[in-house]
Amino acid sequence: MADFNSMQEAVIGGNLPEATRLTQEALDEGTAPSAIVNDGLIPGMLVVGEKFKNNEFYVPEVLIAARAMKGAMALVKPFLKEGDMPALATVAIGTVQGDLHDIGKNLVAMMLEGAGFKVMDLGVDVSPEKFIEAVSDGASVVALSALLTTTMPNIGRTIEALKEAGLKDGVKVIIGGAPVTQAYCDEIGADGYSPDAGSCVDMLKALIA
Ligand code: B1M
Repeated sequence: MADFNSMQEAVIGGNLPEATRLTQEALDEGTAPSAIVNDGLIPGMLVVGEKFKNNEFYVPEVLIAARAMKGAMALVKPFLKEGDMPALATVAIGTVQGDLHDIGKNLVAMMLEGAGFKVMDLGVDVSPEKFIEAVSDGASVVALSALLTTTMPNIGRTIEALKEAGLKDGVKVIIGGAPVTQAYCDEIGADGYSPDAGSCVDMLKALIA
C-alpha cells in the first residue's frame, strides 16, 4: 500500500530525495500513477499553497516544494496514460507586454500545476496576440500578471484584444501582481483576481466550478 501521507509530507517539506523514493516505491508496488498524483503529490502541494497564503511559508519553501513535486512527477509522467489525469483546465499564463518580472508569475504557475491544472507558460513580455494564439491552441483560462503600474493597463488591453478576437466569452481571465487590485479587476471586466499564488488556486477552482 503506497504511503500517500509520507509522500505529501515529502512535498510539503521540499524533500526531493524522499518524494522521489516514495514515488518510485509506489510505482514498483503497482500503485496507479493517477493515485500517486491525486492522493500523494497534489494534496501536498495544496497544503504548501495554504501555508503560503497564510504567511507560514515564504518563497524559498514554495520553490523547494515545487522542486520535490516536479522530481516526483517526472517519475510518474511516463506511466500516465491519455485520459488518466484530466486537467482541471488549461491555463495560458504570462507576464503582460512590457513587463519582465516573472518570480510571482512562476509561483502562480507552479501552484496551479501542483493543483492539477495544465499550464502553458508563455513567459514574460507577452503580447495580446500571443495570448490569443494560446486560446486558439486550447487554453480555456488566461492568467495575466503585471508588476509595474506602467504595464498594468496592458492587462486591460489584453482583455480588449480577446474581446475583439471574439474569444473573451469562451475563456476565464484571471489577473494578479503587486499593483493589481480587486477594484481594477472589476473595472476592466476580468473574471477573477487574487493577491497571491496560494489563493489563486482556490479562486480559479471556484470560477470554473
Ligand atoms: Co522591478 N520593480 N523593475 N525588477 N522589482 C518592482 C516591481 C518595484 C515595486 C520596485 C520598487 O521600485 N520599489 C518597481 C515598480 C514600481 C511601480 O511600478 N509602481 C520596479 C521597477 C520600477 C522596475 C524597473 C522599471 C526598474 C528600472 O529598470 N528602472 C524594471 C522594469 C523592467 C521591466 O519589467 N520592463 C525592473 C526590473 C526588475 C528586475 C529585472 C531587476 C527584477 C525582476 C527579476 C524577475 O522577475 N525575474 C526586479 C525585481 C526582482 C523587483 C522586486 C524587487 C521584486 C518583485 C518580486 O519578484 N517579488 C519588486 C519590488 C518588490 O516587490 N518588493 C520590483 C516577489 C514575488 C513573489 O512577488 O511578483 O508580487 P510578486 O508576486 C506575488 C503576487 O503579486 C501575486 O502572487 C505572487 C506570489 O504570491 N501574483 C499573482 C503575481 N502575479 C499574479 C498573477 C495572478 C495572481 C496572483 O493571477 C494570474
